[in-house]
Amino acid sequence: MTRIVRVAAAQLGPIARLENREQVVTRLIALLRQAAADGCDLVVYPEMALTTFFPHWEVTDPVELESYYEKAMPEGAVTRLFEEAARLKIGFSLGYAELAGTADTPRHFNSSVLVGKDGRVIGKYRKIHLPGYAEIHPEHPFQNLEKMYFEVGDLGFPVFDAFGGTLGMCICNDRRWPETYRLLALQGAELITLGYNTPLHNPGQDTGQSPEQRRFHNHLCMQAGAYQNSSWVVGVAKAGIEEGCEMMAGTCIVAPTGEIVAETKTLGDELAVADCDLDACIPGKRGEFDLALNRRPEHYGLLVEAS
Ligand code: CDV
Repeated sequence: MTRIVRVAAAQLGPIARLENREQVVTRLIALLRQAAADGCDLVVYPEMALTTFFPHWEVTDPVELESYYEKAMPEGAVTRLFEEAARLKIGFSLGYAELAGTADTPRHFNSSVLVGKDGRVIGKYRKIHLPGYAEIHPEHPFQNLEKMYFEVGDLGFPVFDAFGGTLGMCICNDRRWPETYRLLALQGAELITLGYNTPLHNPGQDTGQSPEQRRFHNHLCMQAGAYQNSSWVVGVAKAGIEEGCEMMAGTCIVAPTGEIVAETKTLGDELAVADCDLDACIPGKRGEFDLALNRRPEHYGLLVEAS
């Protein structure tokens, strides 16, 4: 029996700072309906898919800042997305800014949830590799304040039994770190959802790379992560010019061989769809990348490895 999950990578065009949840959720539902009409099982949305990518600015108004975070998932307008997904019997993963903790001790995370075809949350991930900085850089055309607005995720890299296989999630900058894929693969991940908000230029931190190099590195890390860990990787971008910031796009679905099997063509809201056969992970997982058989962490010298 094959285990095919038909996946839609749901790229989003820019989300304006003044766009409210109702408007964004309407866009998400339009993509959800397209995916359902195309027979998809799972829709993957980008990182922080409900609002503009506010870490690009110093937000001085505390009310505005708080408005970017979800206190529960789902709540308010976002409930409509969950209800529509359950009606259409289609699952999704969704990135969002999460407000957890208590009123006295609030905690902020850059999170994603995996939602089943019944509209229930299967699991959550909180972004571990937060890029950027925690202080304002007035000399930059835009900021990257993830270290100011979020704390490092505290859930590890969990995997979930879902959609007939083993699924994991990671978020944006996580994709550049081999540990991300490896820790998920060590737990058997067969499909990894990955939403991202990547500017074409990263002020102060991209060490003079050209847009072409940055696009190359975007696909390079996802393709290497898929191949070296025998897993599908579904990388989903925010695209276009968002509040003056040019986003990278490059949404793609990568097979366990490292090959891109579907990608978007525009800089707007668009689906890239592929039939992801989870059994296509087996040759790699039982062959060259049989991690239990061929890895040698006990010989890695001083490196302390998670087992
Ligand atoms: N949202 C991100 O994590 N963005 C980073 C940028 C800032 C380099 C990324 O790795 O794509």
